[in-house]
Amino acid sequence: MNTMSKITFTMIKPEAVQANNIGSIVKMIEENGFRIVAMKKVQLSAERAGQFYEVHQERPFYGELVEYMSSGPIVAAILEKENAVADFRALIGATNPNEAADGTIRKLFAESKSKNAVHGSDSDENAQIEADFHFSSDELF
Ligand code: 3AN
Repeated sequence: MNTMSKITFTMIKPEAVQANNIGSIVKMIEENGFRIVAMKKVQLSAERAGQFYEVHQERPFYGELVEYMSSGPIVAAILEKENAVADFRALIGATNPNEAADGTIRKLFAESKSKNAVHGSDSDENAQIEADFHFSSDELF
């Protein structure tokens, strides 16, 4: 894919899927100018979730995070927009929903710092790595 700097990667996390919030979150994403390049509902094995969050391996919450992210289905998606990574981080809000700004996805839908409704890539480089982790080129439209 040749859209570096225009794409980000997101996951709607298990508690938001469980709470029937997929549609509300996708609506906010589209209304804020992101185009959905790819999207699928999947359940990650603990091994796959562990690989995805490998960068956090040394952090104290790694085990809890891997267990949680493999506890139920998630929705993985690639989103396209100018300035996608930064604009999406602004739309989702702070990691801790208590610190997330009003109107952000996490303020509206997150339960806690770990069950925080959505993932958003933190850099162009990671967006590409994460998109490639979940999707092959024939799944992108
Ligand atoms: P963000 O998702 O806002 O980029 P990161 O990259 O610091 O935040 O953390 C990755 C994920 O790890 C978060 N989305 C959250 O689910 C989980 N996490 C982060 N900090 C904590 C924490 N202190 N306790 C439990 N889970 C956490």
